[in-house]
Amino acid sequence: MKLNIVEYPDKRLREKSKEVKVFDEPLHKLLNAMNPLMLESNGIGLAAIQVAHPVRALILNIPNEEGEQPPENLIEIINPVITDKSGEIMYQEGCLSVPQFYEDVKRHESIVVNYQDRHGNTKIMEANGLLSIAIQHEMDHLEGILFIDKLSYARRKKFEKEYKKIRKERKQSK
Ligand code: Y12
Ligand code: CO
Repeated sequence: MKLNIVEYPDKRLREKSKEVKVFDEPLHKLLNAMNPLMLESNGIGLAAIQVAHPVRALILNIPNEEGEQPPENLIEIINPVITDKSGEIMYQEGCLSVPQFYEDVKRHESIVVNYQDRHGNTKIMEANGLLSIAIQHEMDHLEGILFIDKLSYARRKKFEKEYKKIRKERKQSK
């Protein structure tokens, strides 16, 4: 399956993703194709909507202390729901759909997430720190929300100006 990353300001990123009801081969093929794309793009998280599939599925692979992302660390999360949250944490976020831009965003420090795996089995996970941030970032994609939406008015204005330049330069280098 050939996938491409959808980039802001593409309207498809604003779509609300639909619940996954069937845990079949097409879902597995999508997840299987998302993983190498995320890794080769130097990503640590990717939601299905970012590859133009508006379904409530996301993958994560948080680098270990050596900066590696071994396959056994891959987490596939389907139909996630946050059932508990606590604390606050600020982190400079980036997104494969908003290339070359990073900005501080405030998130919950710890969360509990109920979700399903690729076979439809129900799971519960407690996440802290970077994993918690990544899950919240990717879950926002399922609602059509991007991390840039969380910036102050002034920072968002600054982003739009900088991003215009980034897009122009990327277009010229293609
Ligand atoms: C913390 C904050 C945000 C997340 C969500 C997942 N975000 C990413 O995986 C972002 C990846 C990313 C990779 C980039 O590529 C390189 O650095 C080579 C990048 O830069 C360019 O596109 C040039 C931007 C974002 C998880 C945890
Ligand atoms: Co993102």
